[in-house]
Amino acid sequence: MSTATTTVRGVEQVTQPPQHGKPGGIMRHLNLGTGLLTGIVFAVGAGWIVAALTPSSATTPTFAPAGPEYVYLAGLIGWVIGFMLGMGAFIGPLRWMMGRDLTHDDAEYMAGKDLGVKRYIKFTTDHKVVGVQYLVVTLVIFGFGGTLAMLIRTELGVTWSEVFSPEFYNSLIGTHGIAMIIAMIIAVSGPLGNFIVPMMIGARDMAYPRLNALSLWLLVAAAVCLISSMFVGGMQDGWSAYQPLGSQAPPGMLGYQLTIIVFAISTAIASVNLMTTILTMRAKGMTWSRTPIFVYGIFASSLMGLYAFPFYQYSQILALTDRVWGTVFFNPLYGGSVWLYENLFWLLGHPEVYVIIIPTAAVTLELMPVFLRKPLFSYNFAIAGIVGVVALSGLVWAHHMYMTGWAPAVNYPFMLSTEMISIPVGFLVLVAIGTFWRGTVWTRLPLMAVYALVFNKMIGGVTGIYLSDVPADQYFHGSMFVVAHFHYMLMGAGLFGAMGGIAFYFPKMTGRILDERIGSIGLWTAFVGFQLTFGSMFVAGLQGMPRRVLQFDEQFNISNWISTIGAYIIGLGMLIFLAAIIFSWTSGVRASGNPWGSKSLEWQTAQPVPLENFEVLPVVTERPYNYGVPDPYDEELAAEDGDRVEKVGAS
Ligand code: HEM
Ligand SMILES: [Cu+2]
Repeated sequence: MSTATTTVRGVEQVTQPPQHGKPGGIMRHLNLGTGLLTGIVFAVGAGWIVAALTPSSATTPTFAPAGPEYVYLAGLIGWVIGFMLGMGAFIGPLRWMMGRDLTHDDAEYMAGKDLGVKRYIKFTTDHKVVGVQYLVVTLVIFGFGGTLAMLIRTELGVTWSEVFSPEFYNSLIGTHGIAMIIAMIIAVSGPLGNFIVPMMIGARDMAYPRLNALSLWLLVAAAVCLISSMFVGGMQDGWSAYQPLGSQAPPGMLGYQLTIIVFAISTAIASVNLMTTILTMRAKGMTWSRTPIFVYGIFASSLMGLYAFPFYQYSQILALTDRVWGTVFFNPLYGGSVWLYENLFWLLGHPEVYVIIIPTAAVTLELMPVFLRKPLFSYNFAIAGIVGVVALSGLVWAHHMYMTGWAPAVNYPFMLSTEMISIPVGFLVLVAIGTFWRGTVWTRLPLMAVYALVFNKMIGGVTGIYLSDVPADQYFHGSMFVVAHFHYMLMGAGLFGAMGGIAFYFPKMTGRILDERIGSIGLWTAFVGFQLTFGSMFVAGLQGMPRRVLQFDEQFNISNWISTIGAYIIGLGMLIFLAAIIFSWTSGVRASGNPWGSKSLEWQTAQPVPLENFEVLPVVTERPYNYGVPDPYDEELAAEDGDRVEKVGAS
């Protein structure tokens, strides 16, 4: 449908639909409070209706109890729909269907114009607000996952008695795993992908602002489903929720399945939005060879999320129908296949680690030139590294199934593809190390996190090579060595890197500098705790300690005591880092628009950043990262480009 336009003083004006009432209409009355209320009402209502309709002795497949399952499931679905309705998530399409399309004034209201802090608890479309909302949601989910980790380590550290029941301990492990995975998936792409990318490419907002807000609030709705599962028995067979074991677990498994189904919708929407924005809204002159590495990282992780998450979503939809409606997709008793589930799960499970690692690597390579005052060492190799990871990310999943007996013959091709992926990952590490070389080191909190990341990444990477080898994996599979390895990767590299990215962009997001002293105490305390926790876990794994066990032989006591003490130190360090965030956000040193002296577009915006980011859209005429000592490798390329930056309003 073409939009009618008129031209006023040479400027094209889109003819606005008539304004109905005040700008924003019903959105003026909707916020997190109405969302929660509607969500609860819908949950209780749906549960009640289903309870009334379901005879308590309803016959269901042999291994799942009757009535209460449906009531809980109906409650979860009612919660998600009610919460989204109460937030006003569907107002745009509903108004359009009623022929009362949103006007520019309505859109400005929904962008949070002149709403002050209120805009942070509303369905707000401004990418900067969504970025901050993602940061808060990420911190809350980390808090939840981290608390469960402390409980897990408490149980494993108290070797002389049991602290929790086996059922509760099982649900701790699985819920911790999935909560942390979700938190890590959004840790960089959520806050920084949303807040920074549009400014970094010289755009006024994301391609689909309303979809942006939708992805955030769907995530909140999903997180509540996960937390609710702990109150109905939790999910007790690990974060991978292998079937058909999962179908015999308590109803909490339904909470996990709804979480994944809704979270997958949220990530798909966010991925499409980020990719469309990057493909269609880059500033004039920002060709691919002038596009910042962080933009490549976000594009790559969105692409991987987009192809991988549906596998996860389908695996949970099929598992849910197996449980509730008696289908037998994964039940070998009736011709279903356990291996089908495992393949679907790991077709997501492995690419998802790159959905976590690539944005972290990209934000790290983005901030390093600023603190080393030199161009990124071999920008093209960094891009090749990211492209290489994306290309191979979908070809390694079965290395998680070497020991399942699924298809021994393919173990070696998967071993090869897994070994190969360390090449493009290696490119990224070499680019980081090369950027340190001959740099003028300016050690501030963001760069400190890079030191921690590179150290942890080395250990995580090397131990990953052992695990990718079939012969070695025969010994390590299912042991604490595996647990230590992926924590070094997902947390040691992923989380520490994300802390660096947040510290770097904190001034732009909040207008304040993240307190260096408190922040660095938190970071290094967590770093020391981290080495103790997972370093000793490597030892326990080498000794042969299996994962996911409540009781174990006393030969593993010492490594578990050290690991638990380490975990408490991580907990303390993270609390100090969180205190730095809260203290700086409320009363920290005020930041100028560009406290680090960066040359990238996002730092050329005013502080606070205006609603539409730039008065006049910038024009880019040079490659990124032209700091200090020109990089000899780029000199001839620079000559080719005939470089010169021309940014309207740039200092
Ligand atoms: C505060 C720091 C953390 C501590 C102390 C911790 C501790 C643990 C422990 C002890 C286990 C294994 C339990 C077992 O198998 O017996 C575990 C499992 C797991 N952790 Fe963490 N963790 C922490 C942070 C993280 C982070 C940041 C992630 C990020 C992705 C993560 C992801 C996982 C996953 C996926 C599992 C596997 C769960 C399962 O077996 O189903 N953890 N964690
Ligand atoms: Cu893997």
